Amino acid sequence: MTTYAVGDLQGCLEPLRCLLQRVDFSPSRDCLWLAGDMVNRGPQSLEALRFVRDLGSSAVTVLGNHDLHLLAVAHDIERLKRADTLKPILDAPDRTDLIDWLRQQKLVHHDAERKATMVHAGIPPQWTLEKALRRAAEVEQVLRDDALLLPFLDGMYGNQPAKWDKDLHGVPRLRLITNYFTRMRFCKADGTLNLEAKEGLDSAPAGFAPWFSHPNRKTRGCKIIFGHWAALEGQCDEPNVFALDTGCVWGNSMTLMNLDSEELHHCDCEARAK
Ligand SMILES: [Mn+2]
Repeated sequence: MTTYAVGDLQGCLEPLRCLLQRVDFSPSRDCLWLAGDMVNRGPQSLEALRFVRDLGSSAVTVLGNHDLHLLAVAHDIERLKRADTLKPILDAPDRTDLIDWLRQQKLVHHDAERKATMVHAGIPPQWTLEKALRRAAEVEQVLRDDALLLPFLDGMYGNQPAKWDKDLHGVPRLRLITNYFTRMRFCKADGTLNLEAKEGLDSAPAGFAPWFSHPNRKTRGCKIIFGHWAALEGQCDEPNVFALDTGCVWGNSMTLMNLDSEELHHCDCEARAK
């Protein structure tokens, strides 16, 4: 049994199929971790979502900002944006099943045996792993609750509050937790977010650094797999932190990592969107 991890699919299913074939992935034997943003921007969001859902217990997924956006659109909280490629999902006969399945997914996954953690964007430096898992569970619980889901999705968008305070409550608290786990790139050592800067390491605003590079980060020593930040092009010098979004949907490659050996496989994406 081998466990593999892949970064953002963003509707690019063929490169994933190509990589899984290359490592002789077998759903009855192996496991695939997906670091979120399975859908949007790319050509096969519906097929990608069905593919992952149909892997059943052979797949572990965490939610990304695009996955949450799909939930908001599907619940009529948000309108489709011009660049969104989510319509085939909204029009699909199995739409309800797919959206309900998506709601059950986590924000942070931790495998105690493997001592590895997966999150879409990152874990803010001021939180231990235990604290991060508890905060993630707060949002996960709301996503699964019919009465709480809509108010959360309605209040989910926005960049404030930018800084954690344990006394935050209600939707602003959930929004910040969600922003940390699904949108963060740069922050301060105390977890203050800057969500405007989206390019590579040299685009850090004054006083901000990548979430993973703060010297006192409390998850230092944990193995963390993340996606979201395509501009890093997989470059992350931090020991034990693995940036797996290599921008397949933007014309670069898709990366599949063997979690046990840490071997990386790249698909050059000849099969990707034209
Ligand atoms: Mn993302």
